[in-house]
Amino acid sequence: MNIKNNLILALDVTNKDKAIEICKEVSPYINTIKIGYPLTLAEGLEIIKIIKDEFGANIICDYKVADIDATNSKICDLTFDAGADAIICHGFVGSDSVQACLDSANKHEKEIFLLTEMSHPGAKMFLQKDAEAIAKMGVDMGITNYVAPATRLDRLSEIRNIVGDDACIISPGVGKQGGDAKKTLEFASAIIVGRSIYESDNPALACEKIIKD
Ligand code: O7E
Repeated sequence: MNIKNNLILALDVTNKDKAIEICKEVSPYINTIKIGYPLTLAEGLEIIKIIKDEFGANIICDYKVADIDATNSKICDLTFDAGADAIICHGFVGSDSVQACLDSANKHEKEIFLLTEMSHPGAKMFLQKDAEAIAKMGVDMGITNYVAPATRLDRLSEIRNIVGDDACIISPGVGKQGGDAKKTLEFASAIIVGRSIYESDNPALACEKIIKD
């Protein structure tokens, strides 16, 4: 996936008009948009195609897929059929569940991103201790796209070591969660930024600052 300026917008607004307004403002800087549950639950799966068609953007659906294989297949099929270019899947559910996501992506000629360790403090309670094993599982399965935290650069660096330099790592946690864009990009291929852009009075300027810093 070609990610302009190595910057992905987390479009976590809950209203279609607001979503379109933000996308219009940031479109000179951003060509890859992450749509998650807030916008999908508010506006339905149709929002994927609306944003994709209007802005020609890559759409990564952040549905953190984490179920048994049969259910994961259905979730991924529906998401790709709705127009997503990629879907984010949890790794902690194990290889059979992740394989189902991969099979769906291959069938649709789309991509998955495997979520290793999350960026929030609570990730230290359970997920962190298995994050490296999740990344190793991804490598064994031939997965080339990962998600790892901008809030703990030592962990991001460790995950980069496991998945290798050729893998694509996208990293959330820059801005409101305390992560730094430039330092994160020493290890990550792209950063995911939400509130620092869409809550800004000037989303375009916010993008410009993140890119230049
Ligand atoms: O903190 P913000 O507002 O810049 O938004 C960060 C976005 O990244 C938001 O959509 C959140 O749900 C997501 N995210 C994390 O913050 N931490 C994670 O560990 C994982 C994600 C995520 O996007 O998962 C898949 C990439």
